[in-house]
Amino acid sequence: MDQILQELKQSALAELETISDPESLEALRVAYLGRKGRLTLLIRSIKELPVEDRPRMGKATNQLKIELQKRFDGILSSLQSRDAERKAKEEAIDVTLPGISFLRGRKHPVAATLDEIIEVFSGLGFKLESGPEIETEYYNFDALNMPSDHPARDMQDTLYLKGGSLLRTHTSPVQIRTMEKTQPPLRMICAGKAFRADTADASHSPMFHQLEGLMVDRRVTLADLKGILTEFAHQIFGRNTRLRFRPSFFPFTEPSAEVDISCVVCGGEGCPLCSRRGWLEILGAGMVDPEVFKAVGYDPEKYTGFAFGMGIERIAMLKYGINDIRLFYENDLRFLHQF
Ligand code: 2NM
Repeated sequence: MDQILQELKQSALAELETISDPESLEALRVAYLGRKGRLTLLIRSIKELPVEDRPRMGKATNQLKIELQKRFDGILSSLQSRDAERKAKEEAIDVTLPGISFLRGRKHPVAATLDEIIEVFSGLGFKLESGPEIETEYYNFDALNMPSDHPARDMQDTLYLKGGSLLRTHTSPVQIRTMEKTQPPLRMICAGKAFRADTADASHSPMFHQLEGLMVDRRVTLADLKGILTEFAHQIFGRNTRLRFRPSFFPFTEPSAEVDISCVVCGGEGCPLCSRRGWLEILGAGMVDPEVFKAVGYDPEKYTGFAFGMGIERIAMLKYGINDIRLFYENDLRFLHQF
């Protein structure tokens, strides 16, 4: 039995040498120390021995059992710590790597300008209204005193859709729609896209943004128009800005004017931006034509009103010193990041 014990010890130690993973280690432990393991069976067979041999063999088998137990435990923990080390290496994070930087969004310069202008007119009591971009000939032209033979109604100038509707060429139809559903006194602005059959160049785009305003009440005069537009220009371009009203013509206003501001670059001295004129055109305006009031059912004997309209891109170009309108629509981040 001494010999069997020696052999069992040698083979157990030899097999332990070959173990490289916790699963085969456990299988080996069961093979020697499990309920039907080789050493367990040997210990059980001690009772078959002569009485005088039993204590010595009991002690020897028990020592081997304790020793093997220790070795199994030792190898298990070294296998486990080796696994843990490998896992840590595999999952290691290099905290010195630079992070992924996200591009931060910002307002488009046209949107920023639009918001700023809306803010100014809100402060002056004008309520923001909106309407459809696809319009009828009636709202886009007829109600605005633009007869069928008006050149702006030509296929060359207006983008018509199938069935006779069209892309609005200005935001004025919104004023008509608002007057139809509201009685004076009225102070409103509207803002949004307008469309014209233009070929794009540095100052033209087939789609652009407009902001228009309208005030209707008893005894509204040209003085009210000048006061409102002067305050607007002062808030947007600075308190030193001067205004100039030049006679003009629009079918929907009478009298009509083009409104200039003193040049934002030279202050009126004359420079390349203003083509040495000292003035920059920023909007059109006038007193609403009685024909427009008749179209919406307002009594032109009772009410007067002023209206004005401006191109947002033009204002943004003057504000930021941009010389080509197409830059607004190219989505070039090198351009957009500058505002
Ligand atoms: C402009 C210039 C002058 C205008 C007129 C109206 C309406 F509907 F009240 F008649 N809305 N907008 C108007 C007047 C627009 O843009 C250059």
